[in-house]
Parts: sequence; C-alpha cells; structure tokens
Amino acid sequence: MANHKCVDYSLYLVTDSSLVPSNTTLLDQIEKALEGGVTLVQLREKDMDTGPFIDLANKVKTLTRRYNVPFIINDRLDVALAVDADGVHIGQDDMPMTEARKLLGHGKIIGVSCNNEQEAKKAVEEGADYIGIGAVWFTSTKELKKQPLGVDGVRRILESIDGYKGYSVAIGGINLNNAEELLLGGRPKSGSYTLDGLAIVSAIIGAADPKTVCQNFTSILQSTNTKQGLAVRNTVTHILEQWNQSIKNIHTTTPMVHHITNNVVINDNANATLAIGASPIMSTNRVEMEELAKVNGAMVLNMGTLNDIDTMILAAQVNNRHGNPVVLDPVGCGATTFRKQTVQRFLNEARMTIIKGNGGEILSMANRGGRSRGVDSLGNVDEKIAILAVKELAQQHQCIVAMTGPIDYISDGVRTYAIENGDPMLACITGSGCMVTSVVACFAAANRLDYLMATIMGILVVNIASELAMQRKDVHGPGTFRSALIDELYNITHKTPNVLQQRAKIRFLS
Ligand code: 3NM
Repeated sequence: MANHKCVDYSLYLVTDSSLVPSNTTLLDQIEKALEGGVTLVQLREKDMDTGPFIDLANKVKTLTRRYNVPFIINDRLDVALAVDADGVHIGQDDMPMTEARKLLGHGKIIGVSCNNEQEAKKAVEEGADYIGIGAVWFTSTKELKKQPLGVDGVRRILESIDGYKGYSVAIGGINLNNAEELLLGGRPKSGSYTLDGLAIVSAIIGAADPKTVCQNFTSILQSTNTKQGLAVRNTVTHILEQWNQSIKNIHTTTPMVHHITNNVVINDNANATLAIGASPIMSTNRVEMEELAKVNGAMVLNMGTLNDIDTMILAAQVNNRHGNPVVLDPVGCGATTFRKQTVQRFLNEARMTIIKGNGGEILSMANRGGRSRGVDSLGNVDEKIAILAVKELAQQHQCIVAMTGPIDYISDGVRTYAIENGDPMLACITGSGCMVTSVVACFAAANRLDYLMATIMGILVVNIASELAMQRKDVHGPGTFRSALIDELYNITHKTPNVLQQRAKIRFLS
C-alpha cells in the first residue's frame, strides 16, 4: 500500500548535467526551473563519483528547500541517505523497491520506472509512491531498450492500475509541443485514473530560458486540468490517513521551532509547542539567527510585537536559506498603515511557507476588505470570498494560506479545504490563533513533504483540543479553559490520537 504523501508531481524536473548549455551551470538551470514553477526535482547523474555526487546533491537540496520543492535522487540510495533527500527514483535494474523501502522507511518518496502493465502493477503492489511511465516518445537523453509507448501505451498502463492510490508521471521525449496531447490523450476512458505529472529532462535542463519554458508547461498543466486532477484525488480521507504518521514524525524528530512572537502570547506559544512534542526557542537576538537556522525545524514569524523588523526579516531569510519552513502570522496586519507596510516588507524580502491569519488579516492581505479592531478580526466571512482570498494569496505567494475563524479555510492555490471544528471559547482567551500558528509550525517542521497537510493537521489539533477541553468538568471559563487546552494538546498527540480522526470535520471545497 502506497504512502499517500500529497506531493505535487505535475512539473517534475529530472536533471542531466551533460545537457546544460555551455554558458550556464546545472545549479543555475535548476534554480531558473524552480522560479518557473517546477514542483519536484530529481538529481540524475549516471557518471559521477560518490563524493562529488554528494556534494552536488547537498547544493541542489539547499536550492529545492528554498522553493519548498521535494528533492529526489536517481538510483543511488547511499547518496539519498547521505544527504537526507526526500526520496529516490529507481529503475527496473536498480535496487528492488522492497529493499529500498526497508532502507529509506515510509516517510520518504520512492518512485519506480515502469514500461509495461506488469511492471506498473508490481510497483504499485509493492507500495511505490509513484510510478514513472516511459518512454512515451523517442528521446536522445537515454538509450531506450524498448520501443516508445506512445500516448496509447501510457493510457493502457494507467488503465491496468486503475484504483491504485499512488501517483503517476510520464517521461521520455516530452516537450512544449506534445505535452497537451499526452495529458489529454493519456487519460483512461473509464475509471478515475489520470496522469499526475510530466517528468522532463532535456526540454528544461537544456533550455536557453528554463524559467519561461517551465511557465509554459505550467500553463498547459493548468489548461488540461492536471493540477485540478491532483486536487480531486487529495480527498479528505487521504489527508486524515496521514495523521498518525505526521504526529510520529514530530515525536521521532522533536523539531526545534524558533519563534519570534509577541510579548502577550510568548509563554502560551512555547507551552503549546512543548505539549505536542516539539521544542520551542524564543530568541530575538540577531546574532544567533544564522546558528539557530542551521538546527531549526521551522520558524514562526508572528507580527504581534513589531520591535525589530530587520531582525525578523533576517531570521526569515536565513531560515529560507537553510530550507526551513517559515510560518507567518500577520497579526493585526490590516489595523494600521505601519502593519500593512511591514507585512509587505516580509513578503517582498523573504519567502513564506505558510501564512496563517484570522479573517480580517487574510482578507486585508488579499485586498478583499477585512475588518479588524486592533488584532481582532471583526465579523463573519462569506464563504465564497474566503475561498477566493486564501486561493489567490496562496497562488500569489506560492505558499499555503490559512484563514482561521468559526470556519477555517486552507489552500495551496490549487486545493482548498474548510475545517469546522473548534469551540467558541477559543475566542475568549488571548493568543489562541497564535497557538495555532505554533502548532502548524511544529507539523510543518516534521512533515516537509506536505505543508498543506501539515497546516490542516495543526489547525485540527488545536480546534479539537478546544472541544475536548470544554467537555471537561474542571473547566469553568476562560482561565481553566486555557490550561485545559494545553492538557488536551498533549493528550491528542501523545495518548489518544484516534480522537482526531473521529472528530475531524473537514470539507474539500475545490
Ligand atoms: N527515463 P527527455 S526516458 C530518464 O523511459 C529517462 O524511463 C526514461 O529525457 C524512461 O525528457 C528518460 O530529455 C529520459 O526526453 C527523458
């Protein structure tokens, strides 16, 4: 059974340094491709010695982390393990899939090359996260042992594994002229199975302008609804199936979550982080930002107290550089001109992985109204507007956006969910929203392959903890609720995890 990590396979770059134009470098080409919208990178070097391969892999990993894109190594498990890559891609003559899984574990991505129905079925049954179907067309990038499959061959293979929950990409000879034909023609006539992405070498890595090429591929993927196809397959069940693993990932890594947060909530943020099994640090001194970023799991940038904006930006930048998720809580960002300008600076000068705010804050950032008084959001938000706001902001900043309130809305720009858990008492204590941000950052730190899922988990955990806290006999009002909330965060994540799946009220919106 595949491990359903919600990875975006839609524009999958496979590298080959021998195809890089002479006036540039492999790293530059990869970076431009990432700027253009590549969603996954596989480092494929067939003739490189181990030392230089590891060296290069570390550099590519740093680059991909900056763009929050998963990073996979072709064939070489030793290199994947050495650099702690997000997974491996193996061919039919490489290490067997089951052995690779034993070595890498279930938290990592394993993809398998398949050329026919038998190979596809075997890979699927053995638990591949995705299969690479190829070669679709003739390619000069790799010597082919068999005739290309053509679009019909790809469709036959997809039909043979209909019902399988993993992902599939096609590879071989794909370029801007034939991508649409493949994406539309490769769809099975019956069943729900569709191609999840295009794996491409020469058309991107050998391009004079990889960024524009990738933007054009992205337009084709969007116009053929391939990205939407991915969204439909990421059902609520898929998300919830990841709960146990996502919490286990926190407990096995105990990630450090560095907060620069506001004076009012600092203690609650630290306690919430500890309660779910991560490790808080609340430093605000710029001298240690770089050193902390080296060991951080994630960073929380909470705008509540804006004393030293330059240090906040520096902290976000160094965490970007080290590939750590940065979670922005734009507290009160619509309330004053100063806050509006500051949030703009954060967005211009650093890269946010997740933005989590209340209705007033997110609507104000999305230029869709947004009323706030001080740091509190005012009024209910129309669902249509909420969806548009989170989706547009996520697309604009290429990150996850969550708007919390009586109903929470979360989007990665393609997939959007609503959560309807949480007790109204949350609004009677200060900093409950900031606590959500801390918990989201803990999940993001330990679940870097799927920040959308991590955000949903973080929000669900706090909401459901609030419901459980309000059921307790020892809770009489906001004061006792606040302590009980910390207790219940601990209980859900350490003692009674099943309660989350039982109580979760999530809707997949689009
Ligand atoms: N694997 P391009 S074809 C790496 O059939 C690779 O499994 C293939 O390169 C397979 O995008 C291929 O330049 C090369 O045609 C694809």
